[in-house]
Amino acid sequence: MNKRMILGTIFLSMGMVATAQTMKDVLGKYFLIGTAVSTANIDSKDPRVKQAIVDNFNAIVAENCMKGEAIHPEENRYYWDEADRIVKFAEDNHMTITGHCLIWHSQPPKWMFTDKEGSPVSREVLIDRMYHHITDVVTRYKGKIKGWDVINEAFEDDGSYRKTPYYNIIGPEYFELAFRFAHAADPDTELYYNDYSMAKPAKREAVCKLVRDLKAKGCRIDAVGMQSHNGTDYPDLADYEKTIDALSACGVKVMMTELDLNMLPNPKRFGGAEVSQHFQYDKSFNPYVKGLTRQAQKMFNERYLAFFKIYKKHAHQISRVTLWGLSDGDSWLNGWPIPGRTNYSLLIDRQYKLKPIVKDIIKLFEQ
Ligand code: 9MR
Repeated sequence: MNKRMILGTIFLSMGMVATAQTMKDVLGKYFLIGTAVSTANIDSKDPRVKQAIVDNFNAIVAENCMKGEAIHPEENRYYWDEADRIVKFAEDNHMTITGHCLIWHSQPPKWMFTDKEGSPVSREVLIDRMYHHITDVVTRYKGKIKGWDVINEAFEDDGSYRKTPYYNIIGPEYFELAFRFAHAADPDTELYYNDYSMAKPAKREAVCKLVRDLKAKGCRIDAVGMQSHNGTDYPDLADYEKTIDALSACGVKVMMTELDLNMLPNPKRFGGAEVSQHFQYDKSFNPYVKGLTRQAQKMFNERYLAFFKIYKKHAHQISRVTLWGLSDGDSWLNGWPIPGRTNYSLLIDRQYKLKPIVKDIIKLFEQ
């Protein structure tokens, strides 16, 4: 029993009002409830920041500092400082921490794919580099990290392989190799595949096939992350549920790893989270600088509640729901795909206060 619960019980037995139950108290009985954090969050001098993390969540993931480019800047040099501090923050506050991410086409270690002359490395060299990267990073946090996003975003929305340097140089065997290297480095850590737009049927099929293939080869894979960078009109909720069922039927848990809701107009009507997409700023694309309209707020509430209804219905198939960023002010969606906008994508506002809809979400899980 944690301090809040003990206090709640004491107050109740004394006839006093118990402290309010938070998301981690209530949703935490169904699955882990997490948030992505940055080092700016954990270093913040503003006490509301740490409070918002530890009061509401029982799991964290590092938003950026474990990515290849950040943690492994040169072939023979790692930069552990920030990742170490985030892992320690989790330990000090008795939170679960997951690792994000070992192999990703975006922000890879800069030196990974070329030799000293700038020519592409051979298949053997890239396998060797991938082995060392995965082994060193996973070993560093052995026993501390619950599970790793081993490979991130390796399929296109049409289900074809993304033509990443890993794919182009090694071929599709890089999936199996990466999972085997991670498992060898820490046999007790869970291993995940993670991607966006997972409600799209072709992508769903491709990822299910990956899971089945890895399992058939005897590789460990515990769960698939449906990132869930959602919009007001995507994904289709029935398709989203179908993906939960389909993944679950392949024998893995499902995790919502990067949940948020983009409230701003989308110039090209695309969904997903391809970080390289960018558009020029125009005022018409930034309509809520002073706050959401009542209608937009209603949409925000309905949409979040609809997703959490799905999470409750499928709770037996879901092991974690993680929001991608702590507060609206922290969200990457203020800068993507158009820089300089004011978005309202998360459950905690810019003052680190919970939004009213959180009460309804908690109520839903208390029923
Ligand atoms: O939120 C992250 C942002 O701060 C980074 O600039 C960006 C590039 O590294 O990555 C963002 O997080 C991405 C995550 O790592 C993978 N899925 C898509 C997320 C949003 O782009």
